[in-house]
Amino acid sequence: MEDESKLRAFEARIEAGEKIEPKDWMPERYRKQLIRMISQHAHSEIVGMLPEGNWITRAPSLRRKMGLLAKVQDEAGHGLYLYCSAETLGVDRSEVVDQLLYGTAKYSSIFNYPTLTWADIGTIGWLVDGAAIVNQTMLAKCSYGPYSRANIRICKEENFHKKQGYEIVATMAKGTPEQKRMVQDAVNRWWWPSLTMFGPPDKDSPNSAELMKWQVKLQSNDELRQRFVNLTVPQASVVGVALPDPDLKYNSKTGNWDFGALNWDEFFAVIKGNGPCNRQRMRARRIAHENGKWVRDAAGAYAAKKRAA
Ligand code: BYC
Repeated sequence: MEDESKLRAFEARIEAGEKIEPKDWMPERYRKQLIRMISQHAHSEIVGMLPEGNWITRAPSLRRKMGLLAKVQDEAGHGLYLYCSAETLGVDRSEVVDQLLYGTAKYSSIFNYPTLTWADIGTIGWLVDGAAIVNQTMLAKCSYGPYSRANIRICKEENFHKKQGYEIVATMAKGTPEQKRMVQDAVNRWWWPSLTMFGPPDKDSPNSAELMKWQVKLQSNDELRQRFVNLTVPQASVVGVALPDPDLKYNSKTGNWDFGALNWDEFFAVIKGNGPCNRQRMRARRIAHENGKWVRDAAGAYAAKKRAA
């Protein structure tokens, strides 16, 4: 009975647009859903460093190398804000990191695709960061205070990432025939995975109803996907690259760009661990985690010494 009245008060606060803060009462499902989502978001930022980090040593100029280094470093920072945000819900960071390393937690499907050429770096910044901004601008308004605030800062930085990517794409698209071919090839490969990044269609999204009721999500997977397509089609035409979808067509009745069917079999295979780079990504993360043990030990010892002093 007590929980019933607490639940009503909690939902009334959300309805009134108030933020829920770590020490406030919250239903156990809300806490669990947020831990799942925030920790998976953190893992995505950390794993997301791998496909791009692959190109730091091969960036075509010092300016490009500095831009990419800064971007990859920002992703590490995003991972840290998000792990801190998950910890406000009473979970230990090592617990959620173990869930990633031992395969029980997901991370974004998009990072299981390979970065084959320098044009992939531009295309990731433009499309993948562009998709992330659409999703995270919504999450910046979510009902949980620490996650909402983490996303405000993340979105500011992602905007730079998107601009550096779009600039690379624009430069290559007016470059030599080989550069044009490379950038078109990269867009052809990243377009469809960027669309499935928003998650399964609403009808197959088991978490959406609960998350939308509690205003963790304010828009559905399909709504955000459509928003991303609508924003991106004009950007592609400005730089003169083609989006690889023969069914892409403006619908004057809805004001949306209609698009072709997405490959959900491929998406589900990727999130079950069977994408082109899943094993490689997890192997790299496990090795990095092992190599970083001495740093965690040293930081832990320093903190213990300070507490004792
Ligand atoms: N990849 O019921 P649904 C970035 C899972 S990183 C993998 O719709 P929900 C960036 C989903 O977890 C971008 N798994 O779920 C970094 C669920 O499985 P579980 C990452 C996916 O939570 C570096 C199942 O499918 N952003 O920005 O309502 C460089 C059913 O789905 C995916 C975030 O993580 C996917 N794409 O909605 C550049 C944002 N989609 O967990 C950029 C926070 C779905 O029940 N997360 N699944 O086993 C979200 O906004 C939501 O969790 C999602 C999914 C939209 C991803």
